[in-house]
Amino acid sequence: MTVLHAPRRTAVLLALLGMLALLAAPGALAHESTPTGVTRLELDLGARQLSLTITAPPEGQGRMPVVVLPRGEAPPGEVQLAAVRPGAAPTDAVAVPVAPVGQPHEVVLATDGPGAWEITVADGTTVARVPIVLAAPAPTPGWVWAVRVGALVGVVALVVALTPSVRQRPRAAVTLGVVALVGVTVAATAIATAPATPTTPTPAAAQAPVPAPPAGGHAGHGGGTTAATPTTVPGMTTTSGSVVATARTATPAVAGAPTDLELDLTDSSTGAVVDDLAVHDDALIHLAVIGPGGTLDHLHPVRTGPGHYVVRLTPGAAGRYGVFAEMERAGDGGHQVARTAIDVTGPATPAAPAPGPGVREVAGMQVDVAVPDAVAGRPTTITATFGSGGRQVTDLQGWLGMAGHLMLLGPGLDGTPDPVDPASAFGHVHDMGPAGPSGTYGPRITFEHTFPSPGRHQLWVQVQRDWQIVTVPVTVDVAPGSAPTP
Ligand SMILES: [Cu+2]
Repeated sequence: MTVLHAPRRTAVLLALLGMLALLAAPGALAHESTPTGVTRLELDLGARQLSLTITAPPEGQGRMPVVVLPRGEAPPGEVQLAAVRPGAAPTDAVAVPVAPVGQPHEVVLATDGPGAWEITVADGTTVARVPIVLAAPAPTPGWVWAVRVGALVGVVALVVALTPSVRQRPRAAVTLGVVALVGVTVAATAIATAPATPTTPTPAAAQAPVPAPPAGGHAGHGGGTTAATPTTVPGMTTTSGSVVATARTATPAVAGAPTDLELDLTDSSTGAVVDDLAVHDDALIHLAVIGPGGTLDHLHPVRTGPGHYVVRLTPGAAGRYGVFAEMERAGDGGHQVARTAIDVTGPATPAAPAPGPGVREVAGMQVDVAVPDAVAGRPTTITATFGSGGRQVTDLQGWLGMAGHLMLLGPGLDGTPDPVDPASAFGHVHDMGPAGPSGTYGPRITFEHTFPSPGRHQLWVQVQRDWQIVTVPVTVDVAPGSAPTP
């Protein structure tokens, strides 16, 4: 009988050790489960262009660092940042300097739990509300526990089995050896059968349905916005997806005067407010406002409430402007464009048409644009080569995560690009080329594009240099392909 006591004692000891390991392991190993999420976002807040880099706390709560980088021609001053639950008034706001341009400033916001949050960015007039979802740390998968417990039991059993006092009892030693073998086998099997890619919760905008506000009014969200003037042109609103954008201006839109352009997003089938936009290419909405003279404003409106976005606009000339909102909804991932139009009053200023391919002077640079063999239905390479004072420009900065952007507007029914003619196709192409050794781009920016139809096209090449966006307009005549195009 006494012979059996030793293995029993050992088994009890092993069970106790295993339970100790179970209790001790979670605290020591909890940090491995949740990856760190970083979100980059462009905000055109009032007169300022800001880049935000948000690092979500890996535990789903705690410190949330936000880096604010002013770009463009931002006036000196500061903005107030805070982290609040959706719709709540900003509290414990932190002031962040937004000058000089190109100088990043980091603030650390505090969050007290996972779930939906908003980072508020206030400039004294408008309160931008950036939605962000903090994912709770993922529970430790079962196979990880199997590895931990199996390995621990195996190693402890082996060590005990090899001690001199146990080795003198063959049955105990054999029993412990079997235990060690089983433990190691369990661990090895768990590793071999573990999922190849652990599932990672992806932060997405909150998707709670929000009832649409009554037409014509916007109560509550806008931080001091005055009553808006409807300027959307009836019959001009179309969408390539499920989101309809309605535009209005806070004050009547007059050429040469800044006004706040307000956008309301609704679902085309249900009419409900759309508030589930996902960040794509560093923005919730990429807004192209194209004027009657072929001018382009590429803007990133700020969200001030569910489905409600605001951006400052100074239209240069009177006339009807096409408004193109590019976005993606969380979940479906599809890229879509909602287009609408606004009317701007004031003295008519005839705009000079953009030159065709060739060399032109833009922002102190000589830009040579080449569009060889522009034929409908065939891939074309569009190249813009940047020089300054006889030297190649190689200090172009990445913008929205890439070297350059190309926006296009195809011919309308009258054969020329018309931003308010739904027949005028809108496009947006990226240069995905790698950066140079110093992290900058140039002198050559290239785009691959297939013009869908022949006729006159308006192109805009956009790059960033010295924290300023440089826009190069180009007029391109596309020849008909050999096969008839629809
Ligand atoms: Cu954009």
